[in-house]
Amino acid sequence: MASISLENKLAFVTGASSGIGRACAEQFAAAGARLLLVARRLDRLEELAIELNAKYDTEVYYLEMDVRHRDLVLQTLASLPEAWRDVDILVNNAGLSRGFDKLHTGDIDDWEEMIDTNVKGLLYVSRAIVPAMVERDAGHIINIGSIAGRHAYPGGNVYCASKAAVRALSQGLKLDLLGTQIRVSEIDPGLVETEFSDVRFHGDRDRAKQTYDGLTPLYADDIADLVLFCATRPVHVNLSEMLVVPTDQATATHVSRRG
Ligand code: NDP
Ligand code: 8X3
Repeated sequence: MASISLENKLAFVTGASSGIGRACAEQFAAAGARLLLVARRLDRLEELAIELNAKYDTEVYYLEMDVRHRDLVLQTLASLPEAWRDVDILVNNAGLSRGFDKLHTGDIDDWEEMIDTNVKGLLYVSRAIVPAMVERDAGHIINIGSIAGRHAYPGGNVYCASKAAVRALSQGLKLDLLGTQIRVSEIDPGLVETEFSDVRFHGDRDRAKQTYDGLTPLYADDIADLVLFCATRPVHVNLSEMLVVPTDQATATHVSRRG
């Protein structure tokens, strides 16, 4: 199957300051794409833009953006410079987990943050970007879901629910776009070693490291590989969903740890 070129395509990656989003940005840059990158940590985006420009001569437009802020997202994306408006590939990656408490003892602020980022943030960004895709009858939305959206696990409750919502939204968007040439894909990773667990455990590094103790996790580049694979299929091929786990993981709750 011949792959399509990403040369001069515009890829928009949310949450590009770390982990999977950063790895996607680098792989898109290596493939010749132009990049629109957002996250809250502007300093990181700036460093990444400089690095990618030096390495691949990539044109990067980056913005500080908290995807939870509806007006900011809609206004900022509506007023992008002309050259940065027609997004070819949107990677809805910005997301996080907070806490590992049972639901009945959970921190309601953690819940709000997860739902506002993982669900509402994805919706705001998609609402801002997809109309221009529909007008051009071209484009690809790639949502980063999670194994957590397919199987809930103890302590995962609201995070799992937020990723189940991403799954429903990917399916719903595909249905709504049926009849257009726009593709919708969802990639659902298992354990990927990024800053994800540091964030989940509010900066408790020891607890975060335990998540990956004794197993070989996935790495951010493994997921970026799949994002690029989806994006480079011929336009008549829509890779709708992919579940990807480390070899040491079978389900959200079954992992093999050595030692
Ligand atoms: P990281 O913590 O390394 O990266 C998360 C990214 O999301 C950061 O760039 C962060 O940027 C951004 N982000 C978080 N909140 C916001 C916000 N409100 N507005 C804008 N950007 C935001 O984790 P991962 O790379 O692992 O996570 C990326 C995605 O992958 C998430 O959706 C996560 O749920 C999903 N995932 C992760 C798995 C894993 O095991 N790591 C497995 C399955 C799915 P900043 O803080 O600068 O705003
Ligand atoms: C992240 C993977 O299993 O920690 O979505 O929820 S898991």
